[in-house]
Amino acid sequence: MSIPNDLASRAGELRDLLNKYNHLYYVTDEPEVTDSEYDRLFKELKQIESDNPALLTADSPTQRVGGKALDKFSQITHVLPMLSLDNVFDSAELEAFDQRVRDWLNTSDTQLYAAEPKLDGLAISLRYEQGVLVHAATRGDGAVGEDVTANVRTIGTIPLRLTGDNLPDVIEIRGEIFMPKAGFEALNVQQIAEQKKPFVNPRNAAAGALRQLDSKITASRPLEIYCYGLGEIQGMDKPTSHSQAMKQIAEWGCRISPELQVVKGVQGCLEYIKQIGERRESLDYDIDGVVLKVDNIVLQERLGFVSRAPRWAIAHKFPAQQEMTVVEDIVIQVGRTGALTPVARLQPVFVGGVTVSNATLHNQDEIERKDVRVGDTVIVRRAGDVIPEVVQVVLSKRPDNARAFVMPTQCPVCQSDVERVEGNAVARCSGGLYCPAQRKEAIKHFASRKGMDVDGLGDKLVEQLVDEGLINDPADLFQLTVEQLSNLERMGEKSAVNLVDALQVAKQTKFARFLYSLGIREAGEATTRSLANHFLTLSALKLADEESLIEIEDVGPIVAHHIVTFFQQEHNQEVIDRLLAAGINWPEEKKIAADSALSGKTIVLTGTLEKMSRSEAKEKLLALGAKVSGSVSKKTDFVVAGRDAGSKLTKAEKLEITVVDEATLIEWLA
Ligand code: I6G
Repeated sequence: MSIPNDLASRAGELRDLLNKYNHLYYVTDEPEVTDSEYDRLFKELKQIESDNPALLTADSPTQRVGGKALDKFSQITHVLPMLSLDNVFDSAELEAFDQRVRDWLNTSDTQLYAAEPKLDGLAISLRYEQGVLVHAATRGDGAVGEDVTANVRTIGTIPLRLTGDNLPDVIEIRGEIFMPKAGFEALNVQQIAEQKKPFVNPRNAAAGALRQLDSKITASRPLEIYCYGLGEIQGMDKPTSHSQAMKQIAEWGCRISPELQVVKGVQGCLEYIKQIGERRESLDYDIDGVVLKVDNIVLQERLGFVSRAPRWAIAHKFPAQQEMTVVEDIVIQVGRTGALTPVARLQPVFVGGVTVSNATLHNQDEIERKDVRVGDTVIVRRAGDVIPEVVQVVLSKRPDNARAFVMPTQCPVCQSDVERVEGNAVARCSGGLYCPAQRKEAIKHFASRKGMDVDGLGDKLVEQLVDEGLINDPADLFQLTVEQLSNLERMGEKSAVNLVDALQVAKQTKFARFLYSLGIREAGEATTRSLANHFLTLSALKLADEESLIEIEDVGPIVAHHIVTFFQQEHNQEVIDRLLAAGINWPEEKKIAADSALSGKTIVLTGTLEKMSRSEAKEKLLALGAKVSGSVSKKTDFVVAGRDAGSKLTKAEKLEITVVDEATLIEWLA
């Protein structure tokens, strides 16, 4: 059968592109396309080759693993090749993988899979002889890697000598070196402070750190490892299962993923993938999917390998968090406090599981630092619920007519002057509540879930109400009538009645919520809760001066200044009076006893609670004066671990923090 010319030329084009991107990724650490774009092109080439085997060439990127070893390091030939993994992107592809496994093994039995997150780092092979680390090599092209032993020796969590008896004569332990998110953020703060280029993502930062010619630089970078497999073994029986092998290397002192689990069949894999996907953002490190391996090593051996990847393992990829798109325009958004935020209007792109058409550019300094221009091709990142941001410009794709952005000197909404305080990155509209944009944001904040929690009063409706001239400040909300509301476009009589009812319900609130809803600058939930607990009444708070305010927990000098200024403004006083006159009220505050056993304690809730929701537990703990935090650190006093608690529990154990179960929590609350 003859092959159409265009298919042959597309295959050639894909080979060239993938080889080029491979080089940029592995050799220069300066990727020009996102991983997901690479994966798509790779998949396309693989499909063409499998449909037309005559087009498969020996130099095809589908036939090799990763990149080439760098010349600047000496080379190490892997005794057993370091392979890569095939990818699947959805449950149907995962089911097909499981079916292939069972077909190959000629069984209909449900398989056991070892599952763990796929870290976004660099693969490494650690060779131990008589328990001593003799060399460490990167994956390179899978056959030959770079000798990075000196650098690897500086990573504290990699044992230079394995601990325990019965150590094998030779063992190669393979794993992923990565940079935790917190370390990456701190490193970039330092890079910017030293006027050096920040790293695009933790993977690049880790790659850069590991490939330093000066090991002192590697030593100063926060690198970690999770080990995930074995290479050559001499002088020891092969382990019978992957999970047992991991347990063994952990006993020798190697770090393995605390998330490693053995799951049953496709169903177990899918549940695990869902569970890790939900926690993706709260993990301390970037992951791009989940790796699933047939747990039984005899079965692994029967399954063997196909070209560059084992048949017994697969990577289930999550939606990419970085994608490439084009900046069509840069516009200004005016926030609640008048801050002018430049926002890139993008060609819509699917990233982090949603279609994104706007990304924040933060401020003028950031735009200049990243040199983002209208017309540029950029890498956009969206992780979890965080606002999408432009990470980097792809300079090689900049068109000649790319247009630089200039911050306006007048607010684009109310034309008031824009001010920028010396040494502060943020430019602000000076219009205050004269500016409709600031008014809208203040009202949205007032009605928000953490504020007065007005059911059914969403952002769009607030904008409509301000644009129609029906409201100017939060107090006006309580004067709205069903008639006024039902005259609005897209608002029926029933919705109008519901909104008036919801406003009525919202009047019954709590002092701390009321304070939060006023939108005092820098006064978030924790601060307003402290203020309510300390002053108990609004009149007492209004009398406080800056010196007395900074004595209070969670109140620093800046927020103290904002609080005093806020209550000095006549306009604010007038709005508060009208809110109270409209009937907003709260039960009398009672001081939380400073001697309550939980007062001042920092508590982390993790895992699933059976008897109450986490938010219910949080409310109750806060009412007892405890602080509830989302992450475990040395400052944590207790961790309450529910069912399926994961990495937070592990971290608590590592830091030797007291862990209690739900029953103990219930006793405390009682
Ligand atoms: O690249 C990889 C990441 C994670 C792996 C891997 C892994 O296990 C958790 N496992 C194997 C067997 C290979 N690559 C080849």
